[in-house]
Amino acid sequence: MDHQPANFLLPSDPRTFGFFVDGKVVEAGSRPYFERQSPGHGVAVTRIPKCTKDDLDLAVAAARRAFEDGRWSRIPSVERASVLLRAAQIIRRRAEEIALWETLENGKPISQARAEVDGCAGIFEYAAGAARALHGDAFNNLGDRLFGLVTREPIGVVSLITPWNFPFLILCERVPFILAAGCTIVAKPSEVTSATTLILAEVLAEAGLPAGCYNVVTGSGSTIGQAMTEHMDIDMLSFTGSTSVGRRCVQAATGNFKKLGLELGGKNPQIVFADADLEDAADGVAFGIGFNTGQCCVSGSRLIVERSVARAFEEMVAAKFAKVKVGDPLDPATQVGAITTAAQNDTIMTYIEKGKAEGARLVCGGDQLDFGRGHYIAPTLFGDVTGDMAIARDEIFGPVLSIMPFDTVEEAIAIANDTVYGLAASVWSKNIDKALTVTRRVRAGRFWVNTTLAGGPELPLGGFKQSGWGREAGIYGVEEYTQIKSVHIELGKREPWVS
Ligand code: TXE
Repeated sequence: MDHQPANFLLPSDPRTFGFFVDGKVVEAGSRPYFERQSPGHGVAVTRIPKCTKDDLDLAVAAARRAFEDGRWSRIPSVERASVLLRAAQIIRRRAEEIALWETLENGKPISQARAEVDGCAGIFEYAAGAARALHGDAFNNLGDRLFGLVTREPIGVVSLITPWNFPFLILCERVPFILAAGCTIVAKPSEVTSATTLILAEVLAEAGLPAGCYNVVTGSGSTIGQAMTEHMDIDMLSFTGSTSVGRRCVQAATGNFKKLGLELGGKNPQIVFADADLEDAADGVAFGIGFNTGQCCVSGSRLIVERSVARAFEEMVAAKFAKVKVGDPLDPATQVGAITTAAQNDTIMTYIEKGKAEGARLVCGGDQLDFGRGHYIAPTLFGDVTGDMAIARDEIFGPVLSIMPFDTVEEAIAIANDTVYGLAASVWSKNIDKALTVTRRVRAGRFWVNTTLAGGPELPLGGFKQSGWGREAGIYGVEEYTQIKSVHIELGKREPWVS
């Protein structure tokens, strides 16, 4: 394990951001700030305004005006697409800067942040094409006198509440699709990772997005987030975060019956059969839980292994963990960076203690790593885990992996489905019958066969069961932000009702 500080990239003073309404940066003025410390270094890096509910009302009003006057919602899709394509170019040009803020606020390795930002530019490019591909339907089978059309219309003003684990990526899995559909946006990033959501406002303005179409109101979940969920002039809320706050969103949305898109927690199975390429699977499993320090809604946190190879596979995964480079997120060689918040660090350590207390066998890790600053946890592996243990049931959101053995395909499926969540799953097997049977029977919105955490904007994301509602990305991701209108057209003259 390594820790090589890259101090030269740390800002000497925190950058102070304003928020963004109606095409302009609004300075914080007398509003208080959140001061964010880099979780990898304990150094202040950003100051973000704590907005008020009045600020939110102004942002929603700006988004409403921009939507209703048609400056974005009614222009040809080719013009919307060209703004999205320009945004992709600007993201690429500013990639290094965006990746740095992402790493400084979140604690993720800089090499990973760079790859994510590059991927985000690609999502904007895909969404530009999707904007132009979006279409309705026609019914030519209603007889000679009636012709039917089904059109798609943008749903209106969409609010976005995003979490701290992938501040820019999760934003970019939604914003270009919402804009492609012709909607306008009010975004609220997590209070601890707001910088890149604000930088996206600069990117979109430079790309030619009209004022009022993308607004950012920064602040706490309990004030701004809650007010967004209750707001009577927001047509749709896309929320990504914990299942408990997702539940509150559902309750609050009843005020005006706003549409909801929810991407919530996961406790995702990795099913490994004895006939898999075990070396490849061990590497994939280590990546699936180590990536983003396991603070990932689709982390493969339950390892379900065929009993005949369980012990050998456990050793292979432990050997991978021992070689993973945990350390300074600014070091390009780092693979596992810092835990994003002190509270999350405590949550993970509490689960590790619970795992030990409940009788699971600690195979490796389990320690807080002391690099003199920041918060780091060693990749942790538990054996002899049973389905009733907290480490098998709860989303830990950290680099903690629980192993559960199985004997039959049916048992593997049953263990995989024994969760309230249904976000993602992976299966590792060279036997196509087994791999596809598992893929068809495990209830999850996203499946990987002989790989994990792979993806691109073409394939939709979203969960079954308590992992959420709706889908992001793919052509479905644009459709999600539209509503459907049926048009019935009489050709000629109606049969009179009154003769
Ligand atoms: O999430 P929250 P937290 C899970 C993960 C983690 C736990 C807590 O298990 O340990 O949630 O993380 C805003 N009304 N996930 O506390 O609170 C908040 O400001 C409206 C999984 O950070 O759900 C932030 O912008 N909004 C998940 C966003 O909600 C509210 C990703 C997420 O914060 C609000 C993140 C309210 N009352 C956490 N309260 C995943 N699966 O990807 C807070 N928010």
